[in-house]
Amino acid sequence: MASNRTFTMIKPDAVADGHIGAILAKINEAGFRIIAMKMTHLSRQKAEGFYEVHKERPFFGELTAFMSSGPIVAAVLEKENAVADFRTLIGATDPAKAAPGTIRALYARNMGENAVHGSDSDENAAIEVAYHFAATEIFG
Ligand code: FUP
Repeated sequence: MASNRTFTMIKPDAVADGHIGAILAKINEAGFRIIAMKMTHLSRQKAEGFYEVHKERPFFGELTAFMSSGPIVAAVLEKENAVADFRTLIGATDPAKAAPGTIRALYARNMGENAVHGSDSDENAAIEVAYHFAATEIFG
């Protein structure tokens, strides 16, 4: 059975640009329930662990430097078909290619500083939730 949870981060660019409230409103309007949330500042090591799958990619250094450059908001979202529906809501990785009205089209700066993260599978959602939240911090 498909999981109904996904993991998101409002990334340092969107936090610095003052978009936390607008992004959370879009998330709520799209029918997601926020069942865990924290504002935090990832260490370089924590960001490297999160993006471990990309460690051989040329953008890994830039990505992990950016993700640890300022505070983020991490959250767990619940909804039927959460992973796929959230990917639709945020739009393509490159905001120039993201559909109009999507969170990345509205709020991202560029491909590297793209406003939000959304899990890409149920399996990764579960791993990412556990990487950021203790069971006692989740209210689903
Ligand atoms: P997404 O699943 O849309 O978040 O994208 P990926 O997992 O492919 O990439 C993770 C992050 O790496 C992106 F959010 C931004 C960054 N990235 C780049 O900076 N350059 C690239 O070519 C691809 C990804």
